[in-house]
Amino acid sequence: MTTNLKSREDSVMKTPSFDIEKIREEFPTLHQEVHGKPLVYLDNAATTQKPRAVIEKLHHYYTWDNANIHRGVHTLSERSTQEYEAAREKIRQFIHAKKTSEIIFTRGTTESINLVAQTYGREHLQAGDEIIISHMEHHSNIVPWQILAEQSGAQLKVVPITDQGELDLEAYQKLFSKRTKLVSMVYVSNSLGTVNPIKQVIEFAHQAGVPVLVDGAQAVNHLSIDVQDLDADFFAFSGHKLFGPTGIGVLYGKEQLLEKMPPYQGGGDMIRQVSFEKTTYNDLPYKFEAGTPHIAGAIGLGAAIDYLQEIGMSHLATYERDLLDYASKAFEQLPDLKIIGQAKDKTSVISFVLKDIHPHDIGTILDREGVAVRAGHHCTMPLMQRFQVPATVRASFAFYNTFEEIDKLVEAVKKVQEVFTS
Ligand code: C6P
Repeated sequence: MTTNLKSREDSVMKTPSFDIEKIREEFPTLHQEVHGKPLVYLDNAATTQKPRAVIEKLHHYYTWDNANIHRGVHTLSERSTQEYEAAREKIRQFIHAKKTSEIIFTRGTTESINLVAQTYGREHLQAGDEIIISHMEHHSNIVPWQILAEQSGAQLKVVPITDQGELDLEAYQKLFSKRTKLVSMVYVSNSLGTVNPIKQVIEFAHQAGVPVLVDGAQAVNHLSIDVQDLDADFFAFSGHKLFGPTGIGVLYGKEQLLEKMPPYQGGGDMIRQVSFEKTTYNDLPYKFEAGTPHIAGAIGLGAAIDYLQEIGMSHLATYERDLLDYASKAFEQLPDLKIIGQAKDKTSVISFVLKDIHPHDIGTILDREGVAVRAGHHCTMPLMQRFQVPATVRASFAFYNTFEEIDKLVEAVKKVQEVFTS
C-alpha cells in the first residue's frame, strides 16, 4: 500500500502547478491536532476549508475597504463596490455566463433555489402543473418546490434512481407530460457523489420546451462549469463549498428569464424609484439583491475563484479521481462494509454503512482518531429511504487531501470494526 501511495503521489506531483505539499500549506485549518491526532478533514461536501488567499482577502477588506456598496460617493464605498462587482465578473468567467447581469448574489444554493421557486415558480405554475425532480435531491431542492406546490396546486414528479445510485434516464423521459413546467435537478449528489448526465437532462427538457434549474452545489468544486454549453436556464451554488466564505452563493439565470421574473424581496438597492403610489425596480442583477449584501463574502468568493484558477480545475479533478479510486479499492477490501452509491461517474465521495453499527457511532470513533467525516442523512432523507438505511457515513475528499489520509481513514474504520466485534 505504501509503495502504491508513493507512486501515486509522485505521479501527481509531476503534474505542472500541482504540488500537494505546497497546496496544503495554503490551508491553515488543516494543520492542527484533534484529540491528539493530526486532523484528517474529510467532510468537504459539507463545507470546504479556506485557502490563505481567501482569509487574507477578508482580512484586507475589513481592515481597509469596509463600506457599503452602490451608495456612497466616498473612496471606501467606491473601492468596496468595485471589489464586489469585480467578484461578480470573476464568477461570470468561472461558470462561463454571457453577462454579469445574469449573476445574482444570494446566501447560497438554498436561497438561490427558493428565489426561483418563489419568483419564476409563482409566476408560471398553476394547479395541476408538474415539476420534475429526482430521488437524489438535497432537501434544498425538494422543500422549496413542495412549498410552491402548496401555494399553486402544482405537483412534484420524482425521477427514480438505480441501485448503483444513477439517474434512471428512461424513467425521466417518461415523466414528461403537457403539464410539465420545470425540471430542477442536482448535478452531483452530495450523498452518493453521482455525477448526473445533466446536459442530456437539459437537452431532453428543452425539446419539451421546459426550463431546467441545476443544483450545482456539489459540482462547482469538482467540475469545470460552462452554463452556456450546458444550456442551463438556472444554476445555483454556494461559496462555502468552493473554498470561499459561508453565507454567500450564486444564482445564475438566463437574462431573458430573469428579466420577466418579479423581485424576490423588496428593500434597498433593488429599486429604481419609490413612491407610495408606485415603485419601479432596478435592472438585473440588482433587482434580486435587496438590502446590504454579504459584500465581504462575495469578495472572498472572488479570491477563492482566483486561487482555484491558478491551480487549474482540470488538475484538481484528475487528482481527486485518483483519490477516489484509491479509497474505493481500499474500502472494497473491508469486510461488512457497503458503499452506498456506485455510479460509473462519481466525484470524490464515499458513503458507506458498516453492518448494523450506527453511522453516528462510526463518526464519533473516527473523530477520536482525528478523522472528520459526516454521519447522518446528509439532508437527503428520501434517498436514505430509497437505500433502506437510516443514515450513512460520508467521507468526501478535496484536492488538499492525501493518499496517506485515506490510509488513516481506512485504519480508523478498521478500529471501529475492532471496537464493535471485541
Ligand atoms: N449540502 C452537505 O453536507 P447550502 O446549505 O445552501 O450551502 O447548500 C445546500 C445544498 C444544496 N444542494 C446540494 C446538492 C448540497 O449538497 C447542499 C448542501 C451539505 O451535503 C450541507 S447539508
